[in-house]
Amino acid sequence: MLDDDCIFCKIIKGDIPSYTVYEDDVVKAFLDISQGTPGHTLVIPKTHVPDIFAYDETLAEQVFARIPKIARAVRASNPAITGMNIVNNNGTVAYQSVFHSHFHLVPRYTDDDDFK
Ligand code: DGP
Repeated sequence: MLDDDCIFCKIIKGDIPSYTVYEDDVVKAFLDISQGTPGHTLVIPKTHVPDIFAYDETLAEQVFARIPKIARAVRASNPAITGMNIVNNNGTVAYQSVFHSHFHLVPRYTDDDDFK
């Protein structure tokens, strides 16, 4: 189920353009508009789930199982990627700004402090 007022649901529907990294029936992965480092990717469920507290077990298993595969694909896209931060913010107090659950895959590069 999608939410007409949610920016990430609009991305899933294609109403807002995005650069897709990976997509299947459960998740969409696309480049973050604000690239923390090159290749910064968001992984979202293709159903409207506001945050980590709202997942049922089935969806959690489906989404979480895909994250390592997408992380490997992002890493494989650039031999200069030597590590990755995976971040999931939940609640305003935790710096969540879009209330459709998402996982940040932030590639790390040797000596990449210049990106910060
Ligand atoms: P967070 O603060 O954890 O809720 O991260 C939300 C991220 O979503 C933030 O890094 C910027 C990204 N974002 C917001 N709007 C858009 C958009 O329209 N397109 C894309 N690609 N990313 C967006």
